[in-house]
Amino acid sequence: MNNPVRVAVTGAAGQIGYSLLFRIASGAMLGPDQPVILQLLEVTPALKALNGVVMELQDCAFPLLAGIVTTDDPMVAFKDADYALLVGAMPRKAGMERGDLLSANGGIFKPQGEAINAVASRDVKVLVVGNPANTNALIAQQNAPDLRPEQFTAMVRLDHNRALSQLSAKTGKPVSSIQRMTIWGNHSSTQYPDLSQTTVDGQPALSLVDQSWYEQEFIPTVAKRGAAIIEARGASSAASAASAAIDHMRDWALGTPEGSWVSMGIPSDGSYGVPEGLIYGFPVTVEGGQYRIVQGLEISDFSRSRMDATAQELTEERDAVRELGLV
Ligand code: NAX
Repeated sequence: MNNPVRVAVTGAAGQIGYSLLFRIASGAMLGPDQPVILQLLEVTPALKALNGVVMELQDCAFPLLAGIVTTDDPMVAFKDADYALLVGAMPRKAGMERGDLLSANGGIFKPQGEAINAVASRDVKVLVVGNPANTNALIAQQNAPDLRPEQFTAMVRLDHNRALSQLSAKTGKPVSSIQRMTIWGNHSSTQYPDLSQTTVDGQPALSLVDQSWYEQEFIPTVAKRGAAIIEARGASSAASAASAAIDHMRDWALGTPEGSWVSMGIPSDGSYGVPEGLIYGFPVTVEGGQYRIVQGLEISDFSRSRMDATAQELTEERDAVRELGLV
């Protein structure tokens, strides 16, 4: 059995937290030999509810759960954290402009970035789930100058998993037969779920579905799935978001399977013409805890225009948070 690692989770009393914490504590994220200490951050009014979640965690008697810290102080939550899952964010309220949303989230992710910079493990792996996830990750990253930029990532894995499931349903093949799925860009409606490289049982996905389904059904269904869940459930995706966060961190920590890749929102190094520094969804492989962008993929004109559109949106978000002095 390994020594325990410290996993910080923000927004721990929220909906996603309620699905996420139990899976981290069960070993689903870091494997069956890795004990974890959960360091849970909430706003002060939610600490009572968080205490109830802690009571339930205790009642699961998870053998891998080596300790729990609850706090409303980021300096406590991120102390020596090896992994940090930033879930708590300010949701968009009716009538809120994008600038207001970015500014409200800046008030959360700037101090959290600073606290991570000050007290987290020097090798901390950070995943931002709270929306707008890519730009919140950029804010946290830019406020943590002592850490490496690539330690900050954003979640596009839910979109990736949604894309796998839609293609599986269409082709009648299991999800496990699908390889090389990519979500490019922003976790927003401009994202580009790309089937041009994807294979199903080794065959090109685009030879199994027609182009009109791809463009007119698949892409919008994946991009708007979050809204469809809200419409059906009366609440936003929670268990599936938590599951995607587990997948993202597990693959980052433990590696991706040979021959396939996953999608992660990571700082662009300029690959595929994506402006350097944007936190952008890329196809990546992971080995030894380090991710690498898959190189050498052929980009069609159709892909190019979709990839540029989502990069443009992220550039505008970055410019807006720059103007607000957040990065
Ligand atoms: P909830 O509103 O249920 O929970 C959020 C929790 O965060 C609340 O308990 C709140 O008290 C806490 N919180 C707020 N500010 C905080 C702060 N400064 N420090 C610590 N905690 C704080 O939302 P939930 O459904 O759990 O969703 C959380 C975030 O995930 C939202 O921003 C949501 O938009 C985002 N999502 C991102 C997804 C993705 O794929 N990247 C998909 C699912 C989800 O929509």
